[in-house]
Amino acid sequence: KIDGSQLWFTNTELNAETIKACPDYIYLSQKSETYNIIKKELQDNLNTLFNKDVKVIKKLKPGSLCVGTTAQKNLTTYFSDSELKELGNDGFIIRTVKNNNTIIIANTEIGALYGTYHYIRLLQTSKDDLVNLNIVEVPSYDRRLLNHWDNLNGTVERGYAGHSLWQWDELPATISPRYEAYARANASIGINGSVLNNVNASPDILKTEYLNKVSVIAKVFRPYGIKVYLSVNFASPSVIGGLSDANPKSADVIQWWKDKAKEIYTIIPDFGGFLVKANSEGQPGPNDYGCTHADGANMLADALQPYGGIVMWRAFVYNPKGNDRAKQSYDEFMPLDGQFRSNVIIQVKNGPVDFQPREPISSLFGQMKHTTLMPELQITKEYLGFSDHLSFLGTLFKEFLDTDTYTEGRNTTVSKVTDGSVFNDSITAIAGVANIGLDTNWCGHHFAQANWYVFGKLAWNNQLSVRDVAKEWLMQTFSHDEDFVSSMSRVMMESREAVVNYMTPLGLHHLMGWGHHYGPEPWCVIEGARPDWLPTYYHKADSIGLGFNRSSTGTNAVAQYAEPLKSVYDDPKLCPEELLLWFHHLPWDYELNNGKDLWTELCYRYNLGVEQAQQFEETWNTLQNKVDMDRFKEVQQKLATQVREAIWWRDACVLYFQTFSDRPIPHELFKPV
Ligand code: GCW
Repeated sequence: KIDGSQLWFTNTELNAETIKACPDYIYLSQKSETYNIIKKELQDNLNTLFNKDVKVIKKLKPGSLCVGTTAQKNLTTYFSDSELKELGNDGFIIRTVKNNNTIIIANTEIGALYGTYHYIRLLQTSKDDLVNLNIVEVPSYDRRLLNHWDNLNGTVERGYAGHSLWQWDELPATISPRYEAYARANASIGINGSVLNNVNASPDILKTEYLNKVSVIAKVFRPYGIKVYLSVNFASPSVIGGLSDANPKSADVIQWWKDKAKEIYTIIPDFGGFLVKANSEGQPGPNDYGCTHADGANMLADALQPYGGIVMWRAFVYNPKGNDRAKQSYDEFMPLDGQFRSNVIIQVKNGPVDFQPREPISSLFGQMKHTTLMPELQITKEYLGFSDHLSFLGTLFKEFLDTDTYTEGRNTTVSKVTDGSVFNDSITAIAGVANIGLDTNWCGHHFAQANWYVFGKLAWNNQLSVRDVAKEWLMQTFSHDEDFVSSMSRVMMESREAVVNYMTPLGLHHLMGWGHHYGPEPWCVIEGARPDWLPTYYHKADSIGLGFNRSSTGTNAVAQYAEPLKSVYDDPKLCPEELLLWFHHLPWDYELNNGKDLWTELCYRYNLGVEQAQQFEETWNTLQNKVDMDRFKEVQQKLATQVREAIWWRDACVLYFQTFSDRPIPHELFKPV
């Protein structure tokens, strides 16, 4: 039954050219758990795709697909030492050599597994000239991680796909088959790390009882090349360790973490490390003891260092104070630049506020030149319509990665300042907050699977075209039909911008309902809300105009960026229109590039978002005979919801802002019902 549980392994169509490319044999001479996976994947996939029983052989014959590592000298003769060296731990080459043999080679078994999945993907998407391959792949980041915001009680913070995958109460005795399915899906797109628990971390995760459960998950993941990491609560030594405090300068606390690290590595020898949210949104941290983030991070790093573990210390430090939340993480972290151990990496959200439909980049990227930074993206769509709205995040991720920080001159994009191309980073990493749960289709919305997929693909290669990624995902997940792929890839490519239009156009942000962050609530008047949720905090609407003045005449957040970004953002005439109201408070009659005034353009954008959502629904409805009925209907219902809610957003926001602008809604936007 096609129900979405197969993710991007669903579709088994092949085109005629690809059918010719079926190898006669699979040559695999090594044995290990990972090789068993490689063998099974190749046999299963070749059998289903070609409907042919391809035999595994131990002695090389012509017409073979050979998979192995550089340890096998009979395979390495076709490659130069230097090209093999360049592959590092995870890279691979797929090359057709003489006798109609194709070799997938890597330095490690995991690299060979990645090459195997790549090869299967080539078949599934009928992409290249498959009888004459020469592909070299080396990942952009060493560590490509999912962050689960999963609580030990099975709930998922900001999760919209059911309960947590991790069945803590059944572990370690019962092992859900979903763990392996999850590992397989991740390995197929190159993800090699998983932080299992929420950054708002329960100290209990470090109890021996839980470590034994974690170790079972780690064992399932290991042959797929996935390491487990844990989020830790900074107060653990006092909460579960019986110490009087968690002061990072206290000898007892330091010792407690050292002992804990030793215990962890005894139970999970390849444990990846810790992720820490400290002194943010009420979480404990080193500041509680007058110490800095560097003091706290370094203390943990020293405990993990003997075992090769790392600390991912989050820069999302949010305590509603001061006049501009967007400045806080830069203000707290820049003074600490250069003070972190080499096994600490600072994990920075893409934007300065919080995973909005559109934000400028966090000003820390490129500016913290003596500290290693990793991007944190959000795959779960906390602020983009949860798993109800179709919005492909490939364009959001790519816009962020491609943004030029200019900190080391032109073309020092976020990609380049985080993947080791510009700075001599000791670790390179990228994380995505997962959108995965127990739902049959894993992600709640069939199209939300594409966001998991594109995150993995960009973590592997941050230069990819996300349009190509969307197409290959559609082909593997739904159909090769050209009309289907071109129509739906167009929808996907436009979908995030549509959400921006009907929720927060022109640089507006955080108009979402307090707490749940779902529907519109620009008027937020919740009693007890944080100070920055007071009405108008983010959009600053008044009778004069709209937008947050972060220019040099306002909070001067622009000063956190390098030139020329700083001057560009500072000047409303130069500032990209999609970020205008992020950086400026502008009069309602301010003239935009297209000659319209701000109020009129705002109404147009909100309405455009609705029209785009309607268009997505119409497009999907033309494709009924191209998709299985169950998924067709499920997506259809979600798209209808999206249209309804786009209208809700438009009407709520436009009518609310109208109470300030006191201007009529442009008459051409009135549509008789
Ligand atoms: O995006 C906000 C969320 C919180 C989250 C926090 C964070 C895990 O609303 O739910 O907590 O950010 O990233 O720490």
